[in-house]
Amino acid sequence: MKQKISIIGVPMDLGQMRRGVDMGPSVIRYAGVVERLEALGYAVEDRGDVKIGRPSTLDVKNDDNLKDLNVVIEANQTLAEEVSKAVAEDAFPLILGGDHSIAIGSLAGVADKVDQLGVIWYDAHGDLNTGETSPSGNIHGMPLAASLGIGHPSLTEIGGYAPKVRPENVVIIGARSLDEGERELIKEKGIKVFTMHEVDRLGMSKVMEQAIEHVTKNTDGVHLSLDLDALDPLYAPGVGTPVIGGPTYRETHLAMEMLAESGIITSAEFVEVNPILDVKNQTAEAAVALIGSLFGEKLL
Ligand code: 6HN
Ligand code: MN
Ligand code: MN
Ligand code: MN
Repeated sequence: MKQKISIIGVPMDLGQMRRGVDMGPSVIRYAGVVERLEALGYAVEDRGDVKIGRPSTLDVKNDDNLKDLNVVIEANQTLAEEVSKAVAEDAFPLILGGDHSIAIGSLAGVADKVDQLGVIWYDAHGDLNTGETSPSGNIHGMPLAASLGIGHPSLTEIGGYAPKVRPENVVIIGARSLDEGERELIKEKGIKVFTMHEVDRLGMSKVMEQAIEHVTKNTDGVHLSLDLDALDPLYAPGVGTPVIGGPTYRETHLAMEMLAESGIITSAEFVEVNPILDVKNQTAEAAVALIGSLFGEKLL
């Protein structure tokens, strides 16, 4: 019997300033995620969406350079509880964003159930900012730092413990836009990053082999955090912070197929799909196709 998959939607758009990514879970569902997984023989339970509050006008600005902090904290706290329930039922948590700030709650929900969690961060960005280093104040640029225990305590302590992951158990793949503070943090903590330079040079196949080896060395579970803006905007135009020069649709499928073959992934999230910016739901459809590959879909 295949493991049950529990889908959790997080209609959050307050971790950044482009409205519309709150409709991500909805359009990923319309693109057929449940049917796609059922066709592969999985029992799928859609647990619906986490409730997201609306920010008060007082909340938008604060001295810590963390926009809409209170709503982001609350949503992530609720998400952590939902994810943790799914894990307790031995289900595979599949989280649909929403902007990337929700990774804080996803990781809070899975990391306390495993001794050492590995993380694959497939993204054009590092998401390693803090309120101090962020050029934007947008919390979607901070979730990986927060999960490493770096940044404002109200973010690092979500779920009631910190850190969720250790720097040596993280790999970033597809990076091509890093802020100064993020570069410093990567060096200081020795985080393994396969930038687009390495993807070009080694090819996605070698990158994934090395990434899988790195992230399984000292771990007993691996979370995949896939930001759709990792893909070249040619293939995923419906994202709020596109960066030219990313992996292709096929390279990203290969990455998912290799993860499926490895069998290492124990939870996953697909984030940053913004239908307002999309072209004919192409980005949501890419997300669903990639989810299919991650769960073992094959042509023959
Ligand atoms: N994402 N590094 C920029 C910032 O504002 O911190 C962009 C972050 C993008 C975050 O795509 O999830
Ligand atoms: Mn742990
Ligand atoms: Mn990104
Ligand atoms: Mn991201």
